[in-house]
Amino acid sequence: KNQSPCVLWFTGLSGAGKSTVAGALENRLAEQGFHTYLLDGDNVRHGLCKDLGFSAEDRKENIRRIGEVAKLMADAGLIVLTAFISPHRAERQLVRELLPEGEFIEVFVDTPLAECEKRDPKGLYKKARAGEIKDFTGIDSEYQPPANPEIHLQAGNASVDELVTLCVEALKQRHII
Ligand code: GGZ
Repeated sequence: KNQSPCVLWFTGLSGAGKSTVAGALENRLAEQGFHTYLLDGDNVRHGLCKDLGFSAEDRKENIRRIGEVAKLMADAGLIVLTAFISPHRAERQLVRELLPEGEFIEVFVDTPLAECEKRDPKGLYKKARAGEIKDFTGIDSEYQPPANPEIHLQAGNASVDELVTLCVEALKQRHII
């Protein structure tokens, strides 16, 4: 099946739904016969980046490595999906500049902090509020929202399926698929 390689760079707060939406989008694309790979915390922070924590410096190195790996995978022709908070504009910009024009597609999973905190699937916000986790994004570490994302998902109360469909439409519009 014809596809144009790209990196779908999901960014947003912890609990925003990045991994969920990226995973569901990957399934939808795979069903249609496209070749994809999903990089997320589960396969990266336990391996390639297991030496890194959550200081500003470590997050920067985390994003740099993921960007380089995503670039290699896009070179191999894949539609790459990444799901990391990637809180800093400058680092997302560096990854954008690694890739050929048009191959970096920033997907802002825009779920309000209050909603993420209400979901709190791993109880991390609660711990951060209690001071048991330091430098937690949105609590005592900054999240810089994208100014001009290619895809902006208002994800607070939409279904995963709806969000995936919006992404698929955007990929068609950009002639990725
Ligand atoms: C943010 C943290 C932190 C701190 C652990 N701040 O909801 P999760 O659990 O599964 O997703 C979060 C994940 C963030 O890792 P990333 O590699 O995406 O971050 S970054 O792009 O900023 O490098 C959360 C968990 O790790 N987690 N401590 N202090 N999230």
